[in-house]
Amino acid sequence: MTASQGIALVDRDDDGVDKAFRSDVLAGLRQAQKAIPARWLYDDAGSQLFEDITTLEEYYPTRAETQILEARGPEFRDMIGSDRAVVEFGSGSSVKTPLLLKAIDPAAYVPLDISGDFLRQSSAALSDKFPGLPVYPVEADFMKPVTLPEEVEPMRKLGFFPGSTIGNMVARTAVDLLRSMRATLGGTEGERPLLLIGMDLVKETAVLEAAYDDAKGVTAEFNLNLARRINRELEGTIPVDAFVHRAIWNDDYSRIEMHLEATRDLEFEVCDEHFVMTAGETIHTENSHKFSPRSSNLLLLAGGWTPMARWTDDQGRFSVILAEASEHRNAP
Ligand code: AVI
Repeated sequence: MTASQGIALVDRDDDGVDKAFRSDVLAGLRQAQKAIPARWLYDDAGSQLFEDITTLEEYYPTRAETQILEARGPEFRDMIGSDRAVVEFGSGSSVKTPLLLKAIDPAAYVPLDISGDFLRQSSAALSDKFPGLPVYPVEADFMKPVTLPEEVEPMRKLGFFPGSTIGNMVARTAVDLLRSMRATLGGTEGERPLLLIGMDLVKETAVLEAAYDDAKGVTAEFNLNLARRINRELEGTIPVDAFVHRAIWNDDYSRIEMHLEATRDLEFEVCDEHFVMTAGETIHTENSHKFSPRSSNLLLLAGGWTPMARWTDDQGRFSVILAEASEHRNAP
């Protein structure tokens, strides 16, 4: 394993405050519909709570996707081959990534993640599990095109983006990311990269809402942790006990929305700025879009990827799609 590139990706002010966090929170709280980008849910506590969510009875996506990766290994191997470098967008899950690597036995593995610590830990664990596999972790924001290590330059590439994380983006951002992935993975007209991507499917509202509002309250804690994080890191005075977690299906946009709802009229400060909310008003904290086969095809095509194959779990809850970078050509 090479040393990671060690770039300081978080821009902090003299007091150690993450500047992007502060500006996103302040701008989001000033809006009529308060909204904070979902990426800020994932500090250390939030990342641990998300890990806990993936084991919950109601949260089917992780189990369903794992089942697909377990069952379809031989097909992945036939369609993908074993000479590619797997470029994972994110540090990789300790369960899903080994399933793919075992199935296709790739030439190299390149995890891309903005969190250097997490990247180093998960890369080391993976190197132990696959001693012969060259692992090249890259600390980078994969929302933008990333320069890959020169060792993997000549190799054909497979992008891997499991978990339906694409569903946490609005369509415009998802398309930008798919295009960036294509730029990161390179290739030529004759040698186009592939992408293996997890996309969660539309299903009964009750199943979806339960998956995002579990009986044990872990998802509620995950959501409320954002308010606690604002209090901790941005000198906030949000009365966290006066908020409740809401998970609402928005049928027009085919997505679960997470909100923090004020249970009474209240006021608070963040970085010396004063905010007022009335009872019932919410802060929108996350979207999780759910797809149909057609809507997932359309999104992939808009991002420059042509779907080649699709697999679902035995209950039809979740899909894993293999796509090829689309040919640059004129079309009607
Ligand atoms: C990371 N992401 C795919 C999860 C999802 O299902 O949208 C985040 C999550 N939020 C609440 N529960 C899980």
